Amino acid sequence: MGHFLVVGILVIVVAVLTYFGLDAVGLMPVQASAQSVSIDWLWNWEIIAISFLFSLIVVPMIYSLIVFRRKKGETGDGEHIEGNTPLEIGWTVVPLLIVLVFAYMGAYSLGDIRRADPDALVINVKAQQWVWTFEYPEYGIISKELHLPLNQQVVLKMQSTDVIHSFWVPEFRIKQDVVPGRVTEYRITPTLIGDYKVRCAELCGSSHYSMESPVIVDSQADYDAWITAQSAIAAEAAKTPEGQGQLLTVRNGCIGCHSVDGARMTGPTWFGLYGENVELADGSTVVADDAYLAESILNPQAKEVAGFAPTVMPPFALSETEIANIVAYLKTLK
Ligand code: HEC
Ligand SMILES: [Cu+2]
Repeated sequence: MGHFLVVGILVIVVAVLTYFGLDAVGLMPVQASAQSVSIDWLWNWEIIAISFLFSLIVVPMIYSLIVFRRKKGETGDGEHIEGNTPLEIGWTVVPLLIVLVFAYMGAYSLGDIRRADPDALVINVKAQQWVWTFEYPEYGIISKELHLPLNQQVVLKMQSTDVIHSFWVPEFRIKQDVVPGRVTEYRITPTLIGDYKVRCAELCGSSHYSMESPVIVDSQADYDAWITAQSAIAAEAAKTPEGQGQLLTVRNGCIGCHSVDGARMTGPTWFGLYGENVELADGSTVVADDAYLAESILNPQAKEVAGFAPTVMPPFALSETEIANIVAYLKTLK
């Protein structure tokens, strides 16, 4: 009986130390959404269960290794034990109950984070290799940053144009796949003003690592100001071909692969491209005139730029006017 008492106390002490040790590591980033409260609650109970189970297995094992080790001169076999029915019933029923309780807690938490607010703000999200684009349909805004108002439920309606991506903001806790051919929903109520980041959490090709965009939770006033400013920019841009061209490069996700400031990304920069000599993969050079730019967009594989992956740029089905507008925009990037 003495052994049971000592092991019992040790199990509890080690379980408590393990729990507080794991807690002190700070495994989770800040809580920035209403949904994360319920998820962190469940997570905490799981850490408690894990700490206890770890201790329950490791402590008796190490205790036995030390206390019941073979003493000098001992040569006989150990005591033979032929089953123990109450023990077997116990270790079947108790874990079963624990698993059922966790299943109930999981279902409860899932119901909580899926609760839909009928007044939720709708934002359309497009995922493509390797960029996120956010559309605010009520205002006709297309953005490469996701701005969210504080304390209001948002529903992201997410679509992919190519492969499976996954929308993940660790501070919001929820992660949702974006699957080609269907619209997946992601509901979130931001509760903490701050700058976060959405990262693609599904390996989606060679530049998967760079598929991240700013996510900014604003106060209602800052959010309204941003919406007003963006609407004005969009309205202004719509007046000129270059402006429309720029919007098209955001809408079509071109800027996921092309910079406008000289930085090398998955594709060549557009800065200073117009009128330059471009070196092609086959060793020849071509002048970046209107015709070359139009061809590069409609049929990217016609002429491959030297030093860049030849097959990654998808062809874009754009109208003649749209191409002309994009080319007009590219000309302004000097
Ligand atoms: C998935 C990444 C990706 C996307 C998205 C993408 N491109 Fe490209 N683009 C490339 C790569 C890589 C090259 C260089 C290789 C080649 O010529 O195909 C390139 C080449 C070009 C060139 C020729 C550049 C030069 O320096 O000669 C133009 C112009 C261009 N892209 C425009 C666009 C436009 C406009 C869009 C959006 C409608 C777009 N690209 C979307 C990857 C991309
Ligand atoms: Cu992705």
